[in-house]
Amino acid sequence: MFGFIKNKLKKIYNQFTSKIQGIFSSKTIDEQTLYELKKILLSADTGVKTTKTLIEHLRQEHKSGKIGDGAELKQSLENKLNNILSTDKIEKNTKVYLLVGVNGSGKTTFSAKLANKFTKDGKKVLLAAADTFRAAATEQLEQWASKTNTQIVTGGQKQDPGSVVFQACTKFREEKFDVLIIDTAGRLQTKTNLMNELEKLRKIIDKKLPEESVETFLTIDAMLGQNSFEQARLFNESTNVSGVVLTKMDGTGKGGIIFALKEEFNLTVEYISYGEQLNEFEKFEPKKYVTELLEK
Ligand SMILES: Nc1nc2c(ncn2[C@@H]2O[C@H](COP(=O)(O)OP(=O)(O)O)[C@@H](O)[C@H]2O)c(=O)[nH]1
Ligand SMILES: [Mg+2]
Repeated sequence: MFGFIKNKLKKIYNQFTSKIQGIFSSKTIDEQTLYELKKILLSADTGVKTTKTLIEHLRQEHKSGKIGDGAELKQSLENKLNNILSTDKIEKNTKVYLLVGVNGSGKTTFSAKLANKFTKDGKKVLLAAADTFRAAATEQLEQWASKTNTQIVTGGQKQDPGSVVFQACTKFREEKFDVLIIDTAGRLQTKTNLMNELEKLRKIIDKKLPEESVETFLTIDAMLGQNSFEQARLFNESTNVSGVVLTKMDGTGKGGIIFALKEEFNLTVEYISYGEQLNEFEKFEPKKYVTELLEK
């Protein structure tokens, strides 16, 4: 599982893998087999609702004689997982990325990773430090900007983040940048304040750069388990999230959340991030992921 995300992660997932391989190699299937599979899915953070649906469908297929052994079970599970992750999302030529998510979920780090990647691809990249809530937040992004040779727009502490975004959008257009990456605050006095502010930032972008394709990426810390579901719910209800960046995958073997996010919130994981080095992230590829998950 996850062999494609380099050896760093391989170790973490081996345990999950050996357990599921045992099930796939069994000659017969019974309630106990389904129960074992359910336990594995739940322990991988696949979520109660998604796991229940999967197991119930497999049980019905077993009862009707469609799946009789571990190999057939595996094939059916693989199809179902692929179905969950399948999207009809069209690849857009995204120019503006708005990073949202709770404090510590990895927004600033991922902003830097994305900036670094695009710069290496030969694009002209602009970072915007719209987390003016804490002075340290701007400093952190400034350090990444100099490390990655990226231009940055900053504001003073407690300056209206909207004015930083406004300035960044102006600079983006006037100086013909290719990509704009906006890092935001994850905490304000209240949740309502935060959500209102994010909405306001999005409006400024849409108004200033109406012709550009914008993505709002929600960073979710994969290590938080059930808490991540709460965050997904909160942000999904209040902001226009277009995709998820699943961070800190190096700290957990629980990749099941990817299925739950899609099944329960219709949120698509776009990137997975697994370390503090600039190159430690990947574009998420659903088919490859499911194969790795079940094969290795
Ligand atoms: N192990 C690991 N640490 C990460 C990852 N992404 C971010 N971090 C660390 O998590 C902490 C919070 O990240 P930060 O980007 O500042 O989160 P923000 O508050 O959402 O901007 C920092 O110490 C980061 O170095 C990751 O993918 N893996
Ligand atoms: Mg930050």
